[in-house]
Amino acid sequence: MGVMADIELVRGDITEQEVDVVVNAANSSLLGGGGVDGAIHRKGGPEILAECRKLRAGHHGKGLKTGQAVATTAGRLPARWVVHAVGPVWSQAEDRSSLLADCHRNSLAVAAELGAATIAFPAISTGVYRWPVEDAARIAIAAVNDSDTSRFSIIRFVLFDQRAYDAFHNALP
Ligand code: AR6
Repeated sequence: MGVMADIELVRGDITEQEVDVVVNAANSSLLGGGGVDGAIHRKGGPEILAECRKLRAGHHGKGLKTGQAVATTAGRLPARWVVHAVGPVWSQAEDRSSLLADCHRNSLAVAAELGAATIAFPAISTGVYRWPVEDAARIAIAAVNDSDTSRFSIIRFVLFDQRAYDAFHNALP
């Protein structure tokens, strides 16, 4: 493990974060959905969806694979970019932890490529995708701590409710 990243936890709404990159808990279609995804498109406006459609018309014709991440404008959000990451659906039968870790690692890599210094993540996969939040928190925090985060001054997890906040708090080293 490298130098520990300084991870911040806040309770709140991801769409209100004034950071370079806001990470979206997207799906493979990149064309929107509920939860964080719905909130980001609603508040960020149609420019985000327009760029997502361009990605689908170009390099990402089949959509984005689980664990991968791709950037668009943040539209009217108080951020510079949205990095859309596709988390795995929780499965009892199959261990998909590495895909959840990939989401975090790949989001950081895309953000670094953009030149971002500040980034905010939601609790990916813990809503519609049903991943138990305590387990997701452990995987997310470990993935960030195992990444090269030297270029980032802020790595923030934005947790919607107290249970998620407590889970991430308990997962901090
Ligand atoms: N800010 C911060 N956290 C939020 C917000 C918000 N505005 N809204 C919800 N959460 P989810 P997933 C929390 O369902 O499980 C979409 O339809 C929520 O309480 O947004 O990765 C996509 O299109 C939960 O803890 O993402 C995909 O199809 C966490 O964010 C699918 O849902 C993630 O919940 C992705 O499911």
